[in-house]
Amino acid sequence: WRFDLLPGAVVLHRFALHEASALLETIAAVASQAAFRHLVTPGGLAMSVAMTNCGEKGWHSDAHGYRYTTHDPLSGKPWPVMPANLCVLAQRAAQEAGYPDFHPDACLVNRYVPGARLSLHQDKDEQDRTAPIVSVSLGLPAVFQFGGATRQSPLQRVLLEHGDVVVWGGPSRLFYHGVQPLKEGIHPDAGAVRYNLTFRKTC
Ligand code: MD5
Ligand code: FE
Repeated sequence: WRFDLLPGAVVLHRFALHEASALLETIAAVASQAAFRHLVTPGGLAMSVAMTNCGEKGWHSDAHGYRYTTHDPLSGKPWPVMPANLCVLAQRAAQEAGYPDFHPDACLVNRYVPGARLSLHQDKDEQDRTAPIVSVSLGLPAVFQFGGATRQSPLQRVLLEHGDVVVWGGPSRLFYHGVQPLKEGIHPDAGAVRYNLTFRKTC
């Protein structure tokens, strides 16, 4: 089923369920080329979420700030090519939500272990704000929180589960959001971990 969470934000519940195990294998293949790492924020703190990327661009953070790069700063190699099954899934989901021409050039892969969290932030490192962000959740469930256009907006919560896809477009594209600390658990396919893929058009 499908659910309008916010103006422009559509939850496609279990949209990726039947291909979830293939997606987990694809994540492992990406991570074998560009390892998961705990990026450091400009404030100097290591993030609890581990990250890697595939696609023409990848998101990176260090003491100098946040940016998209064409190469993995850890290895000096280009980011792994975005596997076709990932790109096709993101395009199908975007189409379902009313974006027939979504061509992501970046896929950020987030890995959460129990206790890992993402504090409230906006995604504003992408130049093209008309394109949506497509987010795919795999493994353990997470409580996702989202507000509005300012940090002061009241927060709402939604549980994102294995196979869930959310398309964040329109006004919601720039809303504040975060992920509450992951609860302990074992997912039958993914183990004690949550993955989130975000597909983005960066320029
Ligand atoms: C996650 N990742 O579950 C989330 C899914 C990130 C991040 O937040 O930056 O890697 S993406 C959720 C999102 C994107 C754009 C807008 C909104 C939510 N929103 O308006 O709430 O790991
Ligand atoms: Fe975000």
